[in-house]
Parts: sequence; C-alpha cells; structure tokens
Amino acid sequence: MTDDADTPPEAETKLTRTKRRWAEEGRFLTGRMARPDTDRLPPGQHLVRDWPVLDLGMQPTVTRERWTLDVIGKVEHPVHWSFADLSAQPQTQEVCDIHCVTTWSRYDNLFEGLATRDLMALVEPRPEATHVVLASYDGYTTNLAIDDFAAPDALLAHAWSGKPLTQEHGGPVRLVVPHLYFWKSAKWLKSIEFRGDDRPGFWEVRGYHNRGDPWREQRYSDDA
Ligand SMILES: Nc1nc2c(c(=O)[nH]1)N[C@H]1C(S)=C(S)[C@@H](COP(=O)(O)O)O[C@H]1N2
Ligand SMILES: [Mo]
Repeated sequence: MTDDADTPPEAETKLTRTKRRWAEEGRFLTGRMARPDTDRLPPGQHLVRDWPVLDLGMQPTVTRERWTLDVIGKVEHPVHWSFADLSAQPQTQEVCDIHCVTTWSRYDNLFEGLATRDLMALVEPRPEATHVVLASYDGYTTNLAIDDFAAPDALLAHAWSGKPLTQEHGGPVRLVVPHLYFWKSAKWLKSIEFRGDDRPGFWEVRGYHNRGDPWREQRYSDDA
C-alpha cells in the first residue's frame, strides 16, 4: 500500500476519490450489475466457448416424471412439487455469465425457470431464516446466505437455450446463482431447506470459500 502522506494533496484527491468510489460500488456488486465488456471477466478467469461438465463422478438419472422438489424448514408454506407443479409457477428468462472456480467462465447463458424471489414469495421464509441448504439427487449439498439465494437473477432452471436442461448439466432442474462461483449452483436439485443457521455444504467443508464471490476471488476458505 502506498503512503498517502507522500502523495501531493491534489493528486491524492483525484486518484483516491475515484478509487474509493469504485471500491464502495464493488462492495455491493452482484452478477446482475451492468459491467463494461472489458471488465466482464473476473480476476483469474479465462473464457471458454464450450460448456464444461463438472460433477462428483456420477450423474443421477431423474426424469421429469419422477422429479420432485421439497422446500422445507423455516418457511410458512412448505412445498412438495412435481415437475408439473414447478412449470405452473411464473417463468423467468435470464441471460447470465457462468464463473467456475476451476477458472473457466462462459458468457451469455440463457436459462429459464422459476426465479428464487418468486419461490420465496410463495413459501414465505420466517423472519429467523438466514441461510438455505440445497441438496441434490447425487448427494451433493451447498449452502447460501438467504440474500444470495434471493438475488434478482437467481433461478431454479429447467431449460437452457430454449431446450430442456440436459442430464449432464443438472436436469431436470438446477439452481443458477450467477453472481457466485458455479459450485453454488446445485444440479439435480432435490430440496431447499431454509435454516436459522449456516451449514457448510460439500465443497464448503472441503476447503472452498463459504460465499464464493468471483469478483473478490473468494475461492478457498482462508481467503478474505
Ligand atoms: N448436484 C451437484 N451439483 C453441482 C455439482 C455436483 O457435483 N453435484 N458441481 C458443482 C460445480 S463444482 C460446478 S462448477 C457446476 C458445474 O455445472 P456444469 O456441469 O453444468 O458446468 O455444478 C455445481 N453443482
Ligand atoms: Mo466448480
């Protein structure tokens, strides 16, 4: 860090005022905020054009006919939905960038599904709910603060580029939380539990960051 006392006052004002404003804005960045295209790739990431597949070595087969979703825990109205039930909810389309902690990013992914905000309006989390834990059909879990889960561009997605989400990418239904590293976006979604405490998930107990903000490079658990 430079010593501000050594900087001429005029220069200090011009430089630091702007940089301080950037930092302040940065505190509240979500993936939704418009960015200049040159500043679109988070630090340490590289762009890919294909869509890599990452999983724990197995891709559970859950047809749309057999898929169910439980939304449970600290909510006023728990739900147990079939795929038809989910499809009957308001549908949202979202174009977003994907950032995986293994350093690939992929731009302009069109997802369609139920916005987490619309889900929350329906189930009504209780005031004491602070976190969610997502559980998947392959045994995977991941945790999110309720505000991250409720981001305006977060979706329970069942379609990508206008087609049903493929099994390898988490079909029938996966979460998509664009403003965090993609390990938070649980594939083959089975349940969403609203909790009054935090409970680190599969990667979070294996050295990965509890929040995972790609713009702050929150990759590993000892990162700030
Ligand atoms: N159920 C489940 N969800 C998961 C995973 C997983 O192994 N199981 N891997 C996570 C990781 S590390 C990443 S990067 C993305 C990969 O999604 P993709 O295969 O569609 O690119 O899914 C996330 N969601
Ligand atoms: Mo990942």
